[in-house]
Amino acid sequence: MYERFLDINPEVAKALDEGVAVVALESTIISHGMPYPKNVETALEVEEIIRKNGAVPATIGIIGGRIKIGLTKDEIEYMATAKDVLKVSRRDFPLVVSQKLDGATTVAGTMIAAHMAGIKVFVTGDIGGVHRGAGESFDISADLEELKMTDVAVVCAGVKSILDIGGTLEYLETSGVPVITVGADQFPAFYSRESGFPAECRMDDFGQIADLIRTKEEMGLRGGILIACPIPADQEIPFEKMDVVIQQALRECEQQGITGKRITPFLLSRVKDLTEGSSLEANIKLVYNNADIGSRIAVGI
Ligand code: PSU
Ligand code: MN
Repeated sequence: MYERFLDINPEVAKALDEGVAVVALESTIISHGMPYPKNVETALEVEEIIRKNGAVPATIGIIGGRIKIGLTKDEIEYMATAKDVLKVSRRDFPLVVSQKLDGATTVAGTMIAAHMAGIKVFVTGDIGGVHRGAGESFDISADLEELKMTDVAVVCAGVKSILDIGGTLEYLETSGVPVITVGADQFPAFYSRESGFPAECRMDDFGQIADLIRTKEEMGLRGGILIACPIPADQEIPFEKMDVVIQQALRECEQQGITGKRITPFLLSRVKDLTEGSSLEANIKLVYNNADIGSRIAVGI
């Protein structure tokens, strides 16, 4: 039904056809989340990790209005360097596709495209969520709405404290989204293993997580699943240390009047500069860890 909008990479099409596990990856992290050339290096390494675990990676992005399910190496390079690559969430698809523009898909955007292609697992760094002060600003990421309605399991490293972590967890609960924390008793905070919020559902066994995903599908329960993997201990940046930096980035964001879809990229880039790049290293390492865990889960479904 949606096939005419998709260009499915032959390797991905074959895997989907033969029932080999496919893992989706997003492109906003490439175009708007990390600087060049680290973004390209990371994107390619993530694909390697997924392949090593017996799954096929499908990095998703939009080029000339075509939704690419499985970007080639050259296309990843293009997404990393091209000017005017829009950040594409649910509301942006009709514009970007009809006007034949380039677009990097966010978590929400990637979930939509993955679902159209029949991909069940998607690995990323973290998701957008309820922003601090959302009670006044109404800034709640479209990623949460997508998790409410689209049947894709999203593997991330928890939620960054540029967001209201407690508010985000409440919203996910209201939305009926299962939130699983892998191998830890606290829900993770991206750069840090602990957020101060308990992991309401801890699971340690990848096979059991795959079973949960299958069960939800068989029960016909709509919506996504959030699988949170704490950053490896030797890579983490303590919560208190990151919090100081994040507070400053948030203040600057407000002072400069940044709004809408520019808020998250602005905060990410300021956090990176304020930590002199150490946050970027942690970001890269946790994406690798997520790719490893996500692909192990995917092969078990
Ligand atoms: N967090 C990161 N890197 C990212 C993003 C979030 O560490 O690249 C991106 C993801 O694509 C996510 C999007 O879906 O930011 C959320 O943006 P917003 O808050 O505008 O919905
Ligand atoms: Mn927002």
